[in-house]
Amino acid sequence: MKNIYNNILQSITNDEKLLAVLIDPDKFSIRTAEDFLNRVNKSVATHIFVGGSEVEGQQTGILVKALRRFTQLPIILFPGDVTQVTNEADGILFLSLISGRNSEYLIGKHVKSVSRLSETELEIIPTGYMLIENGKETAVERVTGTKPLSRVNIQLIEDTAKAGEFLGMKLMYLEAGSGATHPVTVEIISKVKKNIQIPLIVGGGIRTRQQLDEAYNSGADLVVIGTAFEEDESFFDSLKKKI
Ligand code: 1GP
Repeated sequence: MKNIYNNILQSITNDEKLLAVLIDPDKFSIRTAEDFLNRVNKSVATHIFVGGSEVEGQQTGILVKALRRFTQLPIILFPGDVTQVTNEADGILFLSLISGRNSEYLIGKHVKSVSRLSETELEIIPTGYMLIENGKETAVERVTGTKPLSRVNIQLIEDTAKAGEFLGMKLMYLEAGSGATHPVTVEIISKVKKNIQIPLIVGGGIRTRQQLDEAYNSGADLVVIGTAFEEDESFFDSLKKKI
């Protein structure tokens, strides 16, 4: 049995913050996998997320298999579509886009994924996924045809997260979108955190150690970073594990 979710809960109990490195199969070259993962392994990263909004066919399975050779960290799918489901990973965030009203991304694609998921041993983690306005249109917004929640209507953001928790979701993900101009604000993070009991994930537009610490200090349990590593691998140097 896989214990990804229980290990997240345990880390929170131990007051340990978690960091996921997001790898988008569409942007990542497998040839660089060994070198990239050597940096990841030396950093404080605790998880690898794999996924993207616009990934073709079998690309995800091939990539995850390659990553597996170079890291012991849990590899979790963060899929934009059903085609990204692969048994090569350890788990999957079963995302429902609860900030939007596109039924395909609320439940439609989930139904379509069942026959595929049944053939895997992935740990399936129900996750409320909330897109928050960040200053520019992101791929999630374009691909899903949904509008993000306004960053100033914090009550609506809090209520949406709480509704997701009432529905039984086990993780809540506040997403500004990949490459966001502004990460989710500390005010939003802290208000949502106070209102829910389930672990809180925050991602999108986090590019500095300071922004990472601000997200943690305001209540994020797990932070997801992708673009900053894609654009500047030396960012890993500021995140080295203390030995
Ligand atoms: C995107 O939250 C993730 O889905 C990470 O965003 O690429 O901006 O780090 P960045």
